Amino acid sequence: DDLRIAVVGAGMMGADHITRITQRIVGATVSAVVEPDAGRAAAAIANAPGAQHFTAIEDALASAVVDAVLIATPGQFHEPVLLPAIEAGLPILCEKPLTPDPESSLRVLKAEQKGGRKLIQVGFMRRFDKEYMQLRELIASGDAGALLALRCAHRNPAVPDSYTNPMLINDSVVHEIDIVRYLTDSPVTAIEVKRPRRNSLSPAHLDEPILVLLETDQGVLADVEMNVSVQFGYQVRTEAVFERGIAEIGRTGGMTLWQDGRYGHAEHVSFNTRFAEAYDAQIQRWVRAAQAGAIDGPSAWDGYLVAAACKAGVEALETGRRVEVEYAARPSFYA
Ligand code: ISE
Repeated sequence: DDLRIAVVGAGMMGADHITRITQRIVGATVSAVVEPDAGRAAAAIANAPGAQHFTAIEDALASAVVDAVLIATPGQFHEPVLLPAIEAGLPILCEKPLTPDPESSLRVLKAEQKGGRKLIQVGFMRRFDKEYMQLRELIASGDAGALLALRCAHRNPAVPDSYTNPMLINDSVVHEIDIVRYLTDSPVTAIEVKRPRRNSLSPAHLDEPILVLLETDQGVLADVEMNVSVQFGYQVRTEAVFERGIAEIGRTGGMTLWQDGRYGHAEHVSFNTRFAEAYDAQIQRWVRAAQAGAIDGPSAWDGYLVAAACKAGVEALETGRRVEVEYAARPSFYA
């Protein structure tokens, strides 16, 4: 039987997941849309035939039409959805970040452990991107020698007005914090932020681009250019510096076109297309695992580690200092 999913939040990401589940994912249907905004809800339901509309997660959970929950609201609204969904014992795919701070993430871990089974997978979709997977294999194999450094560029054409300075870390660099740990198999131990000259095209309330240095416990250093006003497109590239070689991922342009005295490739303009295949793979694997009572991707513990590092990252952003990350001890439940 199809896994009946309640999608919570029908904004850009929620709507994208609804289309994905309805049109591409095997073994799942959207049975409920939880969204307080009537207009958004109506648009979402139009794409998910048969789905029921709820304004509160509690009502969806009480409805008996929900087997699993996909949370796609902004991060600050995750905890009040996570806790009742955990209480109901349902599998959960929670968009990143798990929660915006380590304290709330620890509360979520506690609730999950109380239920005795891992229910939460966090939406760090880069782990499902083919090139990131290849790079991880190359690092693990040692074929190019030891990894020394990662040079990351994370560029958005523009961001909505609701995007604030701390979100440079909490909403955007959050991805590098997770993927650097995943690639290197060691947590981020300290963070420092520097600022190049400000882009005059950035919204007035933003101070960016920023350069972020992530230290890991094996000495691998990752630098991240975080840039959310690049205008031209959406680009996520990584160069890996090894003892005996360099690897680069993230040139996703496809066909080369020669025309009008120039040649080039198309560039993505949004993460929805840039990571479309990764999102598909992430949701498909989550659905299969949920049907077997498991998760198949980053856990709530991974989400907590990132939240702890983001706290240090925001402090580094605000003070200009190098800030070490503090982590709680890992419960054996997450071993
Ligand atoms: C957004 O929330 C994402 O998760 C995107 O992957 C990232 O590129 C963007 O900067 C974030 O705002």
